[in-house]
Amino acid sequence: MIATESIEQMADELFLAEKNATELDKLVDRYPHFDVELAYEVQQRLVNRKCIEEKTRVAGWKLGLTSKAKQEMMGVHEPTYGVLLQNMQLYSGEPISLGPFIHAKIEPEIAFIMNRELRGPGVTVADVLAATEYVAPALEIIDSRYRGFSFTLLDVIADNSSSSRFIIGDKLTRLGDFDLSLVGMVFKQNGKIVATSAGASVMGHPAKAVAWMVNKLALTGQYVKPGEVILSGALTGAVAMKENDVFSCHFDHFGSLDVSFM
Ligand code: OOG
Repeated sequence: MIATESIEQMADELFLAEKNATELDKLVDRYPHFDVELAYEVQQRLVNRKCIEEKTRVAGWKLGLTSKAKQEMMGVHEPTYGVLLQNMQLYSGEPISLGPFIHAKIEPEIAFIMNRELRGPGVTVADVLAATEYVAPALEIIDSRYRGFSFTLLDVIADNSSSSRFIIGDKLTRLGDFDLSLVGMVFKQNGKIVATSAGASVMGHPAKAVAWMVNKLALTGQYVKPGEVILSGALTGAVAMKENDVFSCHFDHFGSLDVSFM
């Protein structure tokens, strides 16, 4: 059994590591009897503390480790979810300072903007698509609080799935006569292609990842609310940024998005 004080302590360690931009040793090595349920409890405590101290609110959700590319890169073979807060959202056009990050990386994703409540269990891909107002290109900046960006499944869940910042493209597209799994994507760094992918890299279909998450949220009585955004998971491996880098993702059907760093 892990005592409530340990859950609080783990959340506090993660909160301070982010605030002070310092690396943390993995929790699994230090807290025995840690499991997935407890890891999500730590995540929830961490998110609650961030909401209070940073005076922010929930903006939506993110999936992590939904693609083979990401699972192989990180050595974690199950998807996870995390919470997006309003103060994590940044906008294209303004260079982003690398100052606050520990060792951040960037990755391209498909964002869903929801128009109605989605509550599991039993949510299907069709339910997710019916509740989707728009899809849009997105770039997610992830920044693990663990030393060397190295973690286990439990560590990364507790760390809010490495959430740090996110940027959503201005062009919002209604789902129509195209298959999200076949939407192609080109990811570039300073104009050079670093990876190409398609929607299907995310669990076969990005809406499948969203359905997976909604059904997991139901285990703790949580659900997706109208207007929330969901990042469905990276389509490629993540890339570390350096000063003056420009990253862009170009999607078939729903446009492109770029961000620069300073
Ligand atoms: C975990 C989060 C990964 C994704 O989309 O795969 C993620 C990590 O790799 O740090 O957000």
